[in-house]
Amino acid sequence: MPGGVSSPVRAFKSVGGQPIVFDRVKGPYAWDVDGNRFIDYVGSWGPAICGHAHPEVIAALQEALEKGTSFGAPCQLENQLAEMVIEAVPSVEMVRFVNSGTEACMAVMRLMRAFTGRDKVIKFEGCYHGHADMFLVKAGSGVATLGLPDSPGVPRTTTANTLTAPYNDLEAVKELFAENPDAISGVILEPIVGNAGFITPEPGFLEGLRELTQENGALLVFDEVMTGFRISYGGAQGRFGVTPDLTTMGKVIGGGLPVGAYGGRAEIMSMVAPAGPMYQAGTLSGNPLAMTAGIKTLELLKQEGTYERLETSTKRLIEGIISAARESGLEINGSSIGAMFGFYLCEGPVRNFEEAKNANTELFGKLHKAMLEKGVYLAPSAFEAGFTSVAHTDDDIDATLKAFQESFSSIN
Ligand code: KE4
Repeated sequence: MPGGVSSPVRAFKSVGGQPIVFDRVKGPYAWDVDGNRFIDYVGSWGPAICGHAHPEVIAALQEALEKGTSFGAPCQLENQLAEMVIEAVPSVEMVRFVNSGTEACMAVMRLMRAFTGRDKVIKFEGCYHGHADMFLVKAGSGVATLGLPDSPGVPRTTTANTLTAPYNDLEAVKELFAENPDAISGVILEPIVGNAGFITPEPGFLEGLRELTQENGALLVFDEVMTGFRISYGGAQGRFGVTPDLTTMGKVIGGGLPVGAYGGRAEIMSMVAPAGPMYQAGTLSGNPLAMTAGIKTLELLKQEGTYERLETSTKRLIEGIISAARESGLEINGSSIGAMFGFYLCEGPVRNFEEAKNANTELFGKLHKAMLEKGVYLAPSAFEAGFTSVAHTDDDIDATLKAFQESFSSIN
């Protein structure tokens, strides 16, 4: 397998050393093939928000398995999960399930263009919307981690319609609209950038994009593949009170099985075949197993007090990390929202991808290794957010902060 992995960011290329080979996961923990246990803050890159292999999810899957793994036909379960997503996410009146976040973003790009009849799209430097050709322009996540100058194999003609702006820079977006009158189908962004570390929208940024897109007859699209059901039960849009026209989702709504989704205003979604002419399809889309895992996961998240607990424990974690670093005389800045956190080993502030690049990635590599030796598994990249779960206990957070204190003093 190229690089020995099924996805580049797992290869530890930017932090050094060999990737850890997992044997099993449970709750907040992962065990490698040598039986070493780690407190896991990657959580399969987001899906494990209820903790890995939650007993109720496993039980629901075992029951569903008896009825078959894939129908290739409509099933009650996909309607049930669709209703839960529509009820939870402010922008979503209709939703289509696919099998990954990349598929959801590819489809939503096609829909933006189909609905507006315009070809250009604005994305932001450092944001990652999956690996489809048109998004591999100044992308985040593994592209940033590996320092790839975007990817070979992507025709210039494809990315010619992808315009980019610095995150949090409304003036730059205004200029792009002025330079491309009536040609921009929409703006797509991560409402919190988890694929460049952890960059939050400055006050007024999301609201400004909402106005700018409306003024220019363009669509606003939130890529909530990572933030969906993690920042709040209504995602980042529910938390920030800015409602886009379309939303992409993934990760949490699959509860650990392959699911992506895109949804939004019924007027727009009605263009999707077979209701309308915009084609998108998938053999395993809406399969009963993935739907079952998603339904059970959202049911667990909907329980009273879940997000308050996630917010409190994640805030305690990042505040402890920051004070531990500063006690060791290291530069650091970071924050958390909901069950997502991130930090940069530099003074800050970090408001966009350029500023994120000030982070000391070499020092992060040393930190990552030291934390592994102390049984804590952080994302193997300085340009990835961290994820907590309902399963991380106070003791796990205390143990993690102790490991950070010891690691910061050892790498300094
Ligand atoms: P997938 O195709 O990997 O399911 O989703 C792509 C995607 C789209 N949009 C956002 C905001 C995302 O965060 C992602 C995927 N996130 C990365 C983690 N930063 C997946 C990890 C990986 O590539 O292995």
